[in-house]
Amino acid sequence: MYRMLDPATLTVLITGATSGIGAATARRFALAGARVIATGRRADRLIALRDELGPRLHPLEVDVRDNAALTAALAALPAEFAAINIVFANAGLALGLEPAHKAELSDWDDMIDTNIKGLLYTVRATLPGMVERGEGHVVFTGSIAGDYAYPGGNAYGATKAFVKQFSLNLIADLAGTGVRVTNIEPGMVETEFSLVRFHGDASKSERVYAGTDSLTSEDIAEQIFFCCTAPRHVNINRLQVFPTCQTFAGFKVERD
Ligand code: NDP
Ligand code: 8X3
Repeated sequence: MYRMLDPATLTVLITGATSGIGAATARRFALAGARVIATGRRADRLIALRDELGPRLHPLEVDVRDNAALTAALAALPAEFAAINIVFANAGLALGLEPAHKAELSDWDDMIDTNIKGLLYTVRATLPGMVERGEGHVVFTGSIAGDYAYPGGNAYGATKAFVKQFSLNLIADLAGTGVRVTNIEPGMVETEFSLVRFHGDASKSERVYAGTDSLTSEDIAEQIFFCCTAPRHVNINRLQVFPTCQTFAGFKVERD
């Protein structure tokens, strides 16, 4: 019989657990018996998640862009949540879909601060403990936007390309430590992602998913759960997942 890891032995840190993929992954692990540290900026949603899932979920309000706050919060975790074996660095956002010459520089700054620097802070604060304990797993939410170009993807796609290369470089650094690294690269997942991208414009966001059979947060949570509960000698480096209705096809040609 193929032996997956027992989720009850796992402590999982999830950034961006107040919504979408992070919230679904928190539910997937907690309902399977894991201990989950759920983070994000919206404390009310974290409390609601704890009320839903019980004391196996530890809510931790923190902004990943604030390295000092993040490091202090993780250092002060209750003992039963302190030995993290899975770090799901998922918090992230796209802002804007304008071409580069019309994009807001402040949007680019926010994406870099969150998707790149926040992710690095998360990893740097948790990696030494996992290496010391001789096992662990770092999981990133990359994106197909880091693999393929599309109009308006400019800085967002570039942040996800950073995540892809950083995850591969981490694998190189961590060989022999027992710490695994996985970059999951989803296509279109129906979450609050587009609402955030369009600065709260619900009708624009709805149009992104209208008439599609997009991926759901639960689809991605299930795949992460599979990667993380695979036997410890198995490292799934990258997992690129499209909804069946979406493809990477299409070079753009402007015509007269
Ligand atoms: P959501 O908007 O539903 O969730 C984003 C999460 O990130 C929220 O929990 C939000 O929490 C958190 N977050 C954002 N900024 C910060 C911050 N500064 N500090 C802490 N948490 C933060 O979108 P998704 O679930 O779709 O997005 C999750 C990840 O998946 C992102 O990295 C995104 O780029 C990636 N992705 C999404 C795809 C999609 O089509 N939806 C496809 C491919 C990748 P809060 O606001 O409470 O802080
Ligand atoms: C989110 C997927 O295609 O909207 O990373 O950029 S996409």
